[in-house]
Amino acid sequence: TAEGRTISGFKMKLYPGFAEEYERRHNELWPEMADMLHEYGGHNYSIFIDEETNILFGYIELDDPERYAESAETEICRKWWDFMASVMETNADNSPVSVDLPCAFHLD
Ligand code: RM4
Repeated sequence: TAEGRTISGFKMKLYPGFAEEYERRHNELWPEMADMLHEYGGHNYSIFIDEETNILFGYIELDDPERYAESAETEICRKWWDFMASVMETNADNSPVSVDLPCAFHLD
């Protein structure tokens, strides 16, 4: 990006019927979670829902991907993931099943 950030796209999966609930929870994203994401260098974070397939498409701009990866170890992130585990596909540790997607096009 113009700011020198790394852009990242990824997909996750919602359980069927939880689109509204997923959006509601994110409209009320815990301020501590938002602050943490900013502290770890995540910006312009959007998540889109494909209600046909229940695929969640995430887009985020990162100051430093390695630093951002460390955010997964924070207590607030773990709490959020525990909270979200009831509405989306997760791994054994409640982290969301997330698949990185290659970027085919970007225009600043
Ligand atoms: C998502 C998922 C992601 C998190 C966002 C804020 O539902 O839990 O891992 O980064 O919320």
